[in-house]
Amino acid sequence: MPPLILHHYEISPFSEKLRLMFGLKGLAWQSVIIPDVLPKPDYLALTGGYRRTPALQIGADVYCDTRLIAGVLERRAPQPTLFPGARPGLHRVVEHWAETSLFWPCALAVTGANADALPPSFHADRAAMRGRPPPALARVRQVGEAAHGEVVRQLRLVEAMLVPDDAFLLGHAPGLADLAVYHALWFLDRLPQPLLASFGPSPALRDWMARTAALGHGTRTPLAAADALAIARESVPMKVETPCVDFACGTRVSVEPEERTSATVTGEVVGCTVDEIILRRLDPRAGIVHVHFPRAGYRIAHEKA
Ligand SMILES: N[C@@H](CCC(=O)N[C@@H](CS)C(=O)NCC(=O)O)C(=O)O
Repeated sequence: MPPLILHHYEISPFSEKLRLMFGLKGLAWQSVIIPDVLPKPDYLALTGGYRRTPALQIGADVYCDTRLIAGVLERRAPQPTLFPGARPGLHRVVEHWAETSLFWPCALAVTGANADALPPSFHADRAAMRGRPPPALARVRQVGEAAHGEVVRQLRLVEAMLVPDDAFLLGHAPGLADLAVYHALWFLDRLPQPLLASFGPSPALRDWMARTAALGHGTRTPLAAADALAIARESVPMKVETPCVDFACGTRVSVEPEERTSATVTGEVVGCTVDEIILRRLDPRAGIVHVHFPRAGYRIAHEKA
């Protein structure tokens, strides 16, 4: 089987969610460290313009978004499952809540508390990603402080999910729900100004975080970006078995995240289900690549002539 190649950077929370999936499943993977701000030339050569972090590469197939990648890993290594308790829908619902209601207040609080420690290039990059001019540091601090109340409310909800008889959020085994909630809280302590303690986490929450962290990251070996590009170039994308349900195969389309946090990726549809769209692209450095996106959270349009 071709190796799993993760394109990520250390303090990326969504990457931590994915690294823990490798840990939960005991998988070996290769690690390509990408820049945390633009430009990201090697990365964009593979993704066709998607700049968000992380992405998973398997040969000449590139999977964007941790929600889609969870399914890819589950098919590749079904046991231990990311969906214990035989209620996969519940893991997905908790994941959705964690990545919206829980994650964003945490991210704002972290950025605000570390406004002075982060380089100006970081603030400028994230503002540009949302189509805004570079913010004043006082404003970043103010927005961060305003998010504290919401972080506390969300933390109390996480604590209310923990019950003494279960080691993890949805039962005795760890699953996707744990990783999706954990990565937002993990981020609170990643930058020079740690924040979690200031929100008064309960001992039960701390213990659950320690159990989740103990899943580890699987077995990681480093890989140079140039080598990952060579692997893509020398590989053939996997045969697409899925039908095209709405956008017809062969149609040229553009795909972009609904939050407009990334450049549009264009390509030819080779597969399109209710859950996933696969674009075929030719890049001078990566060769022919299939780029996979989830449908949820992404906008698809016919490419303008
Ligand atoms: N829904 C996406 C969210 C990914 C995301 O927002 N990642 C952050 C970093 S953790 C990001 O892309 N930040 C901008 C960047 O890395 O350039 C996923 O699940 O992968």
